[in-house]
Amino acid sequence: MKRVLTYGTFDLLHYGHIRLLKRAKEMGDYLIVALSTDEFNASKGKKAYHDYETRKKMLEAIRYVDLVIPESCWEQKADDVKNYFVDVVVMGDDWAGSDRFDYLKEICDLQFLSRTPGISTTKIKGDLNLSEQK
Ligand code: C2G
Repeated sequence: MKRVLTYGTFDLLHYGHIRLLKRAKEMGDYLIVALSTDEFNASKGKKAYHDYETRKKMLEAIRYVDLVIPESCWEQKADDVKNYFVDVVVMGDDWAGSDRFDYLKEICDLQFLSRTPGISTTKIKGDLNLSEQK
């Protein structure tokens, strides 16, 4: 059984997230999503619209997702790979070359998938904000 791991906030879930999760699952048999906690997001200066429990429930409803675990710090990734017997870590290619991930190459496969253009949580928030002003 090939085990895949990915990380993210997955706020205001959209088809860019779904496409990433679908392609990540296609790289193995079991997909684990390490979901940024509200506290970890705060440390990144981010505040998700949906809280962790809501974002977790939404991810668990997606057919490609087998397990959701908390991402509470940048440094947990190597432990996650070891503790969950991960074969490949998969991220969108906005993370390609990042030192937040590159070191994982020593302990597992690391793959980057193309981001879906034209959609992001930030864009959704901006578009909604604009439409409210009309
Ligand atoms: N993504 C994508 N296409 C988009 C938007 C997002 O493929 N249009 C991908 C991102 O590249 C990422 C995943 O969807 O792999 C989740 O995106 P975010 O929730 O924005 O995650 P991020 O804030 O990048 O958090 O430790 C790493 C962080 O937790 C990653």
